[in-house]
Amino acid sequence: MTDYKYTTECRSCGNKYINDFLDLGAQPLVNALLTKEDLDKQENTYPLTLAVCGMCSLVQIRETVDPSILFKDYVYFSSQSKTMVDSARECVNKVIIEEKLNKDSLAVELASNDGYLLQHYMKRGIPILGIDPAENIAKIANDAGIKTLPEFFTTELADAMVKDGMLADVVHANNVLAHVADTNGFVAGIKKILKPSGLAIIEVPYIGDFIEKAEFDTTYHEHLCYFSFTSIDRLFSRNGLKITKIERLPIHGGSLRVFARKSSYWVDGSVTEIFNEEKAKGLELGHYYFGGFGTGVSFEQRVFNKMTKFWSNVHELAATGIVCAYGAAAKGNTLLNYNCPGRVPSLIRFIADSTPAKQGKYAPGTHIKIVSPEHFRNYNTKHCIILPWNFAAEIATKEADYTRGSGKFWIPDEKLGLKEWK
Ligand code: DWN
Repeated sequence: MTDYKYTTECRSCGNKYINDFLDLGAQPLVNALLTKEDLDKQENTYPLTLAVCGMCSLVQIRETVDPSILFKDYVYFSSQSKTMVDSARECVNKVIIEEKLNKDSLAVELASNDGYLLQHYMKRGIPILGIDPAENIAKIANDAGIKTLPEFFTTELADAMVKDGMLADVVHANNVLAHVADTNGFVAGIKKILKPSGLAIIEVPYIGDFIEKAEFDTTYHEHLCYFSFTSIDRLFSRNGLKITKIERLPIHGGSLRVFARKSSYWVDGSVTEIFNEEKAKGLELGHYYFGGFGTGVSFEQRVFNKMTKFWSNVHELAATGIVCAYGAAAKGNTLLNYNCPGRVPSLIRFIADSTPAKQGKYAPGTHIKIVSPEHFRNYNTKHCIILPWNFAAEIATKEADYTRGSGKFWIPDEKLGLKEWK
């Protein structure tokens, strides 16, 4: 395919010495779900290579697929996860108090999706503005009264907001910084739309958890960057933002919630703590990403070994009863399409998912059918692999009847391949 660019320079600092450490081969776009008619057509795949910058330590993929292909008609609805909505509400309620927000304030979210976060400001009478390029999802937010611009957030849009006097007291950007090709421009744009005393709150999956728990399946073409504190601090400093606090979140397999301002005399102890932790572990150095924590096994080999065990376990389970999966997550498609045996659909009968827009479609690469949770409940499977392992607790609770019967839930695991979720 030619509708992608291969980068030879770091997306943050521009340095040419970026070194590959995980080659996932040709992968389909993880949210490019297929219709039945698509199954007989040629499916687009793109190389997927993780590299780390020798200067600013940013982990990134080499390949940039055209964002309009990835995000214009999006199938990820944040409100499908109660965990996400609850996490957003807790954060918003704290920010309203700590930042003394009121009816004269403005809360902006970049990649605001279906309003899962801004709804909590709106309920408290705080003016809001969402910005999200997925027209189908922005429509859902607007229909719910959450003012949302169906656009990409660019420096041009930031300039227009400044010109119109739309400066924010708080800017949220959850799970989006990793998605934008103009990494510096996006951060510079946040600084532009912040009031002088404004607060930026950015959530990103944490590369420390990614490496240490071999969470390679969160690698896909939507995720261009994978942040450590070290790399995000250098990115923010370069663009005039100062990190004032860090919260470690369990969400999405481990994330950082980064608080930043245009200037601040005060920096929370959590910043020094994570700086020292990363220094001690060597997250700014290449061997952290290539090595295997003293095991002598490279990260790439750890991933290969994990998936070899995974598929061996799937075959064993399939010999004892029907195997299905739950959660047609983006990460699930990276997982199932890497180092996988021949006809996967013969091993995994279907994938259940609560997202109406996903039901009836087929997973990219494996062509496993995506069905409703009701279909899952009425089908007599023996084993169910939870692909969004980050929401295993929420899903297993929701589907508790499954394990009350003879069903067993499983999640991917580096040591075991598959680990029973109890
Ligand atoms: O960065 C991103 C992360 C935050 O979310 C996006 N680029 C894409 C997306 O990645 P993902 O699809 O791997 O995320 P999730 O949230 O782990 O996927 C959840 C999937 O599971 C969704 O398709 C919804 C489904 N689900 C379900 O069917 N029942 C989720 C829950 C909690 C449920 O109860």
